[in-house]
Amino acid sequence: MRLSRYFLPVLKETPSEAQIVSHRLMLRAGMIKQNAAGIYSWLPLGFKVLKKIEQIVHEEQAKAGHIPMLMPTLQPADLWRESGRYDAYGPEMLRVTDRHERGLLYGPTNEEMITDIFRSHVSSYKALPLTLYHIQWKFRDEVRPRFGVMRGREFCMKDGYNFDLTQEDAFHAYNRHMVSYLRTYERMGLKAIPMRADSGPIGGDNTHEFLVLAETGESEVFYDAAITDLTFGDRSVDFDDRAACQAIVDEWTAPYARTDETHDAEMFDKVPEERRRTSRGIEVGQIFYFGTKYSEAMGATVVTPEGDRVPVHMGSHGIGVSRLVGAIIEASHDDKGIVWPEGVTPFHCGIVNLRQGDGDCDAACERVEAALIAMGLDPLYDDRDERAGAKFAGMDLIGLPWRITVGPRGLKDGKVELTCRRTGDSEEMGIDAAIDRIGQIYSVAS
Ligand code: P5A
Repeated sequence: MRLSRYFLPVLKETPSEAQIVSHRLMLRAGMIKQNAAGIYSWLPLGFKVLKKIEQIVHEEQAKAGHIPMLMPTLQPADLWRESGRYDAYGPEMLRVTDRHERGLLYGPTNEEMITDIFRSHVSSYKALPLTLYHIQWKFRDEVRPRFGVMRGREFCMKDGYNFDLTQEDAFHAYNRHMVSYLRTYERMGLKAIPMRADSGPIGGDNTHEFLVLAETGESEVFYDAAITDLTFGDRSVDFDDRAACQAIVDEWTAPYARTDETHDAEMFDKVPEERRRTSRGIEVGQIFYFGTKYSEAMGATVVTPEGDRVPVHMGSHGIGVSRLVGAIIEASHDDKGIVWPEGVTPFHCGIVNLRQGDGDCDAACERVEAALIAMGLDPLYDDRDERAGAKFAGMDLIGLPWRITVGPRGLKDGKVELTCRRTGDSEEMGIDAAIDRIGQIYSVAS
C-alpha cells in the first residue's frame, strides 16, 4: 500500500476525551472514529488489525475442531422470554419493536439463539459433541461506555457454544476452549492469564476469565507470580485427547489466580509472600460451563444410546475481539506510539523514502515493496513528499514492527537501514539482505 493513496487520518493533537493510552493512540493513529457513545467506525488501519485478530481466532478454533457459522445481530424477543432472560438482562439490552409490533433485541450474546438452532436440527446423541461459534457484533447498553473500544456499547465478540451428552464431555469442551484460547492470545503477543471468575448473567458455577495484566484494566486481580512464567509456545495438542487437555488446564490453573469477585484471602495467603501479586487486568475472554440451564428451559434434548431423552450439557466461550485491539496496545506501546506484535500488525513492514522524487531512492523503495509483496507480505510505503522526521514519527505512531529506510547516502553503497520498532535498533545492510531478513521474521521465503 502506498501511503499517498491510503486513508490514514492521523491526529496531531492528543484527543482530550481519551483517558487511557490505547484509546488515545487508536484515535491518533486514525484507527477508529467515534460515531456515538461507545459506537465506533473502524477506519482502514483499525479494520486491518481487527481482521488479523479474527483470522487468528478462526485458525485456532479450527484446530480445536470448532465450527464457524454466522447468526444475526437482531434476535426475536420471544426466544429470550423462553429462557427467562428477557427481563432478567435489564437495561443493558437494547430492545426494538419492528413495524408489525414484534419485539426484537440487538443481541448482547447468543445462548438462546444457538439453543434454538440446535433444538430445531438435532435430536440424537450421535450428533454430539458439537461446538459452533461465530464472530459477530454485539450490543450492550453499558451505563458507562469508556476507554474507546475496551468498553464499547457495540463491540465484536467471538462466541462459541458447546453441546455435549454428559457433564464429563462438556468439561472436556471447556478444557478444549481454555487450551485453544491460551495459544490464541499468545499468537497476538499477549500474556492472558486464566482466572477463576464470576459468571454474571450468563450463569453456571464454572467459569474462567482471561486477563491481560495492565494498570488500566477494569478488574482487580490477585495471582501467584509463577503463572506469568508459563508459556504455551508451539506445542502440538491433540484436542481429542482428554488427558492431554486436562494436563494443560491443570498446569495453568494450579497457581493461584482470581479476580476480586472470587478472591479468597485465605488461599492467597498460602502463596509464598514473594510471589503474591495484586494488580489490574483487562478481561479479553471468558469461558463458561452452565450445564442444562438453557437446554432445559428451551427443550434442547437428545435421545441417549439407551433411548432416554435428556437435555444437553452446554457451555459458552467468548473472546473480546474488538476489545483485544485496545488490550494489545495497552500491553505494547511506548511514548512514541503503538508497537504491534508481528502476529497482528496491520502492515508487516514500513518503507520510508527519505528523498521522494529522487530516481534511485524511488526505484529502490519500489523494488523493496515489490519483493515484499511477492513474498505474500503487506508493506506500507510512505511515498509522500514529507520531511524525514514527519515520516519517522508517523511510522512510530502507527507502530509497524519493522521499517526499511531508503536514503541517498546509504544507497550510494547499495545500503538501506532496517529498524526494529520495539528496540529502536537500526542496522545498515544491502537491499536484498533487508528483504531476506523481513522474509525470515515472518517465515516466508524470498
Ligand atoms: C461467552 C460467549 C459472554 O457473553 N456468552 C457468549 C458469553 N461472555 S462475556 O464475558 O460477557 O463476554 C465475552 C467477552 O466479550 C468482551 N466484552 C466486551 N468488549 C468490549 N466492550 C464491551 N462492552 C464488552 N463486554 C464484553 C470481553 O472481552 C468478554 O470477556
